[in-house]
Amino acid sequence: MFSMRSNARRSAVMAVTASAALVLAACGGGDGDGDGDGAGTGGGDGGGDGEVSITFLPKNLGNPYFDTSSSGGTEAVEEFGGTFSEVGPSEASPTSQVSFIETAAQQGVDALVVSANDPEAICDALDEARGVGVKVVTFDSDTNPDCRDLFINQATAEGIAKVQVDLITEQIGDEGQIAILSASANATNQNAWIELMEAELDANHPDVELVEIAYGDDDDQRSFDQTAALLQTYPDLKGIISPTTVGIAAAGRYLSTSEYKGKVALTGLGTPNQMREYVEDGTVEAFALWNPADLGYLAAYAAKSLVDEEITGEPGDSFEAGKLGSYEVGEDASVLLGDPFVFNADNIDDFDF
Ligand code: RAM
Repeated sequence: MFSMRSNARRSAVMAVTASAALVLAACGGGDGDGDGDGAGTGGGDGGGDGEVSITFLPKNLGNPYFDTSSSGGTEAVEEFGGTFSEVGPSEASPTSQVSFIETAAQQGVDALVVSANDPEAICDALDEARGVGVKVVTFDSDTNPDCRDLFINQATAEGIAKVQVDLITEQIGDEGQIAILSASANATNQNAWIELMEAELDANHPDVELVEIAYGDDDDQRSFDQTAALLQTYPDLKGIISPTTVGIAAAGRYLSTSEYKGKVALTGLGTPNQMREYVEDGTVEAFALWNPADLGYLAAYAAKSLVDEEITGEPGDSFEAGKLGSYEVGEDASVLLGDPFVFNADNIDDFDF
């Protein structure tokens, strides 16, 4: 059973606080001109006038999870007085972020805040950017540690894996077939969580069989189609874990109008706003996440601290992150936001993101 530790409570309270701000905050919105060249509005100041310019680069655009993390980033940058921009590809494929990194480096932005679609594929571009003085912060989904200055981790991979296994095994009575509907096949974060979920299933749930890992590529339609295929292929399927906000929402939509509603359990990582209707109509009992706005907010403050040379990414370095307080850099130059939080019918209406 997932236990809510004290800082999970703290983060839940913060989530409620942040949600009020999110209603008011304008979400980040791509490069603004629709040409996919990565040349966003805002741009960089080259660090010349003392204002920090920060570019957020999510896995892809059009995902409410990243809209929310970017709104947290915007809030932070407005607080410390810098320039925020968001750019990103339409597809969450391994190399789709490369041209955006190159453009940001040419523009001379002070820092890039990236959620990586692949641990290695963007490293050359990031190396070049760092070579011209751009600080690189990964958040949400890391690269290999030597490709960036700092990683802002939403929660430990072990904690994220365990909460999802606990939820599905509770929901299916700890026996039967389950499948995973993931994001893209190379995603660093989902792959780390899946490996740990498999280990947890092997160690503690001998009667649960993981029959397939499917990939919806963080694309709504592909995730919807993969859900249909899983249900057709495995008539005895008892549950689906989708460790991606795009996947779980698409699977929820499929299940909610199908004969499997209430029969095949669905859990994983979702945003409360996307999952609310499926909790209310009984398709989904409970799922988990953290607050993406806090994640973006923390990443922006970390980027600023690197640019201002208050920290370098050494373990033990500490920095202030506005309303979230002070954070310390740990092993592998990573910073931990908090614990995952479980949403269900009792609490989902307390959240708005
Ligand atoms: C999707 C993305 C993101 C992941 C969340 C849970 O929005 O894949 O990287 O952290 O789901």
